Amino acid sequence: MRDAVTTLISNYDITGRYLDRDAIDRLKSYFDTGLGRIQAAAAINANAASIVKQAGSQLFEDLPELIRPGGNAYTTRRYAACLRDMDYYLRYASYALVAGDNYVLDERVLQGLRETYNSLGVPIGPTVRGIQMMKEIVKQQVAATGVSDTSFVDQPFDHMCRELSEQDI
Ligand SMILES: CCC1=C(C)/C(=C/C2=NC(=C\c3[nH]c(/C=C4\NC(=O)[C@H](C)[C@H]4CC)c(C)c3CCC(=O)O)/C(CCC(=O)O)=C2C)NC1=O
Repeated sequence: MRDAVTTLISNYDITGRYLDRDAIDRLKSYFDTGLGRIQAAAAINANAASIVKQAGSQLFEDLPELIRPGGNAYTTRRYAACLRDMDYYLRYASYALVAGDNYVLDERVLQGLRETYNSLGVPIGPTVRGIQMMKEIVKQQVAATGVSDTSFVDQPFDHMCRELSEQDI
């Protein structure tokens, strides 16, 4: 596990440098968004089930073929697996938001995921769409708590989408 502060400090420690202007700016930006990050985690915690449900309904409404025979989320088992995956993405996004660092996503969520999805025929494009839908819902909810700039919320969701979409190695 890493967070914005430990990652920064270890980078400076490796080269024996004091925290320079650039480091201070990065720390400032992390702490300036600190309260918002905590509010985002609280909003996610309070609404996780409904965020997943809402994004899931929206996804299956936009792409009904997913839940028709032949679709990857067809059958109750696979439908439930799909919503469970969405729940994983949301929960780990909340950890990464608080940490201000995406490392937890690389380590716990994304490692080997694309290969698993490819071997099970889980379509990446629609998964990415589901993650983006959750991002938009979370941003609305964070904005509703009075946070004016919610752009920091994008980071973990966009990171997962980018990593998932990457072409085969
Ligand atoms: C915490 C980290 C973590 C992640 C991320 C994770 C994902 C994950 N999703 C899986 C399956 C799955 N994932 C989906 C998801 C979907 N199908 C669709 O059509 C939609 C686009 C999408 C939902 C948005 C489905 C349907 C399966 C079951 C596929 C199958 O068994 O045929 C599997 C295979 C094993 C299983 O079924 O449990 C893994 C490992 N597991 C983990 O431990």
